[in-house]
Amino acid sequence: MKVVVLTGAGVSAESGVPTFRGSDGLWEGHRVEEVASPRGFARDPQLVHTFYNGRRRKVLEVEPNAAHRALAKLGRARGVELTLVTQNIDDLHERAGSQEVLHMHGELLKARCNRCGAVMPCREDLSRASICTACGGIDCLRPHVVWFGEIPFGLDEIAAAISSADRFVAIGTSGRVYPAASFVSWARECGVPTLELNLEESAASGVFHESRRGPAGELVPAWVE
Ligand code: BV8
Repeated sequence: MKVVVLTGAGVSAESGVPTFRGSDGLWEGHRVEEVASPRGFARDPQLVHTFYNGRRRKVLEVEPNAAHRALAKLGRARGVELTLVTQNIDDLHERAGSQEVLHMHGELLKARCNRCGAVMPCREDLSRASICTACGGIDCLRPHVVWFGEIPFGLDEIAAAISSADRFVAIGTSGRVYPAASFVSWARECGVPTLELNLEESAASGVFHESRRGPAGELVPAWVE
């Protein structure tokens, strides 16, 4: 059975990682879309580093929850070929044991060099004084994440997986950010049964064949069983 799962911030909420809409899309009075953007970084790189440094420290403090662990179990199940796509930039799926997680919006615990393009592990705060360990450049590192206006990673691989899937399941996502929010429509167009596991109604709920309401920490283990 080929299953494509798309996760969003709601799957990490019970680990203590704040969701985006939970803070009505604001961070310290700034719109997230503004901070998480190339323009925002060009305008005030230190503000954007501070935004991500706080989130990186938070992610390093928290643990995976039952939803992450259930998805890792699903990925090991005999007869299941799981493609796990996440919009999240934390590493909680990996720490729960999932392999080959497709981080379509990048990874908070990696930095990328604007000068040489190198991608390197990053568990410390970034600043304008940070040095690229590949080319030695200073003030050229950015978080290895996909900002608004930038093209997400892995879209061809995701489209191919969805088109040949037996199931498409979205977990803990508000269905407000594209192109991730359109994956359920891609699945329906390919005749793939779709399921949404979410705490509340999302912007895409009406498109799913089936929607179940509740916390991911309860719904996902029950669904994987
Ligand atoms: C692109 C990384 C071009 C950075 C992120 C107008 C209309 C339509 C689209 C656009 C438009 N204007 C601009 C766009 C495009 C734009 C977009 O969609 N904007 C939105 C705001 C309208 N998209 C882009 O710019 C993308 N790039 O379009 O490029 C292109 C594309 C393809 C091909 C060629 C060219 C890039 C988007 C990526 C942005 N980067 N993250 C960072 O994290 O800082 S997005 C970021 O926000 C997250 O990654 C995530 O994707 C998104 C938040 O969404 P969710 O994960 O769903 O989180 P949210 O808080 O919203 O919802 C949580 C849900 O969980 C809720 O439903 C809640 O009920 C539920 N929940 C809560 N607790 C629980 C729970 N569920 C279960 N259990 C619980 N315990």
